[in-house]
Amino acid sequence: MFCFQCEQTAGGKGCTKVGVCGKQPEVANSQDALTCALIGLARAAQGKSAGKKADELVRQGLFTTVTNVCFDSERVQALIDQIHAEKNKLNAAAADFVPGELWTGDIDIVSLRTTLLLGMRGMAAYAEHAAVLGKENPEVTAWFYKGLQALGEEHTADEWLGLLIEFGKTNLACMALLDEANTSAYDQPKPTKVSLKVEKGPFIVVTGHDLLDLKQLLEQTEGKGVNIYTHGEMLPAHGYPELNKYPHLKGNFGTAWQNQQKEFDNIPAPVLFTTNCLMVPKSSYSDRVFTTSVVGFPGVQHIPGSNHIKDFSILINKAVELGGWQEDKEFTGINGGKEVMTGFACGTVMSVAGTVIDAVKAGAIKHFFLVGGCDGAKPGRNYYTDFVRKAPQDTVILTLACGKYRFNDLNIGEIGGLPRIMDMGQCNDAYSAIQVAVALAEAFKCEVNELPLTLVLSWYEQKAVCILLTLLALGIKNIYIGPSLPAFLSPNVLNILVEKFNLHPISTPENDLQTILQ
Ligand code: FSO
Ligand code: SF4
Repeated sequence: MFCFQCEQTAGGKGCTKVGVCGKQPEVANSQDALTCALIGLARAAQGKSAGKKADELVRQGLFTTVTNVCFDSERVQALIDQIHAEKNKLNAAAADFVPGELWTGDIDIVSLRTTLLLGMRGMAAYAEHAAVLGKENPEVTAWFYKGLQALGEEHTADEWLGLLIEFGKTNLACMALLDEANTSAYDQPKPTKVSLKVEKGPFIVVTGHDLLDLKQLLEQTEGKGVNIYTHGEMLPAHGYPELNKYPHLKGNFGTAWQNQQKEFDNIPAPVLFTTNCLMVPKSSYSDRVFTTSVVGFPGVQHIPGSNHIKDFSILINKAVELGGWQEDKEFTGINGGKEVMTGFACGTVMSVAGTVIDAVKAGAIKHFFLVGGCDGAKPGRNYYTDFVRKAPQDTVILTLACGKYRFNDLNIGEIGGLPRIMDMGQCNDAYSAIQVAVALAEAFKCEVNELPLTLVLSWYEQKAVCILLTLLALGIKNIYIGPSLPAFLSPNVLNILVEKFNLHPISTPENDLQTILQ
């Protein structure tokens, strides 16, 4: 096996014996075969309309290979078989790519090709979340085929760079599509306080990013005395009026994905994984874990769907059987806070644009930071907590994705009636952050790069790759990235990014704050 797609890759170089994430060689190899089958499908679709089934397989096939999604080679093989069947309908003579050639060749070309592949894996997740809500964008769909075909071809470094920028722009369209899908289904998010207390009685914990799964579960548990708690990337669900309206959507349990083995160990409730990040479930709780959609783990119960309609009875029955706690249980965030806030999407922030602009002009707000991205287990990630703690009082912190659990329960005060920490949502809500930046630039009649705004990103898996490529495609410079640099960026490719975009590896919060604010 060879895999170097995520931040925790072995030795900062690549997993070759077994994944640090727990992915077995057999699964890694079948995921490579899946990727190569998708390239074959894209070749077969050249000059044709591939059809709805093929489009779905492209999204789901790429999404399946994202870190911490699928550990089950049988599920991967079932996808490969379906992809081959679709390919044969289009053009049986089209050949799959050769798995061994995915990761070999000139180091810079491998780096550029891999960056494109990983970005596409991330975008596939967003496209799939939009598709289950009935939203597809032909431009985005077509780009998956274009990108897959390109992965199977030879290109010069300049051509690959061009493809990466074009992809980044397409991913912006994909995030816009998902934003449209979410807000048309669940309304515009509103600032919402979320309790960290778990009430007595049966409950279910829902994690991952798929809001439609949560919605269906809320409907199916209505009036049944089973409460629902979000976890990880599901927290922003509380901000959406059409989800928040259910009184049994009670609060949030736990923190970011890397703490799940500790957090799920002793709870008298089942957990539903709608997407990543699934860790190898410990035997003490694996019978309480349920997966759905593209998530899978051998031996863990999977809830299938038909046209995205799901029957969660087995999960609800498990919650009733386990019964929950006898008494209410108080929990706190990582810094001891008893509640967190979410729901500060673009609409909310811009509805107070006047206040924000006045505060900037009067010097009450000196700088905006977007401290966002994934969390992970490495100690270096304390950088982000320290950064937020040390950011001066006249700065505002926008945040998104699961990295925020390191500081989202901190009370660091308000500026002009706005909390200094504003959670914009899941990683895909980077779209909202981009909209805020664009609107501020318009208000101040300047370029985004001239705003008093710095992006301080933490990365872990491939959705972060597609977001980074979008930011670069938009010409956003001076991004800080950590906790370590991607293993798949070769020294030359990294140099290009540093020179062209002033990409900075993080150093220490003190140093970086000083450089940014000087
Ligand atoms: Fe986190 Fe996992 Fe949103 Fe990622 S739960 S790490 S970027 O999947 O998706 O932030
Ligand atoms: Fe290793 Fe990350 Fe790949 Fe898992 S996903 S095998 S940890 S590089």
